[in-house]
Amino acid sequence: MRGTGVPSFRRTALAGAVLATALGGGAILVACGAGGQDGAADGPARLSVADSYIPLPPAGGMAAGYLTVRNDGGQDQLVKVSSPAAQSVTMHRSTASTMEQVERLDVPAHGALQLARGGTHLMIMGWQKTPALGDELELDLTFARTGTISVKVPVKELTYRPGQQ
Ligand SMILES: [Cu+2]
Repeated sequence: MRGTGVPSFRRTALAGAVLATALGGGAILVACGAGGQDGAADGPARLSVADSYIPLPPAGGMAAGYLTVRNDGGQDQLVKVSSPAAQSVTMHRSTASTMEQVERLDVPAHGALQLARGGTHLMIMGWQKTPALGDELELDLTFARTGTISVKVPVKELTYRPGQQ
């Protein structure tokens, strides 16, 4: 995290962490367990993307991106994210007090990779055009085994949570 947007984003992320904990029981997909430990031997990954959204960034500044990658097959890894709408999309992992950029994120076999408030997320910078509520922005998610999946991600209010209209 760099730049002028840091303090307000951090407050948002911390508030999100509390809510994510409260909702966690219903939202977390648990891996199937038996036989799923050796994901690479478990056949091809079968990925789908759900619950994607971008909270409206203040004044066209840095935005976060959230989504869930569901996997009904063998393990995969998210290795790159890009967008024709922005110069830079990076993957970040939140820790208790800060966040760090990561180069890849595991998508467990028969499980899910969740990018959610207070946890792992995307940071999007350098918009070609200032995003507005209701826009749909393309994100190109590249996976080590599956290749690239392109999704249209809606821009939502800052307070939006998936499953809450
Ligand atoms: Cu970040």
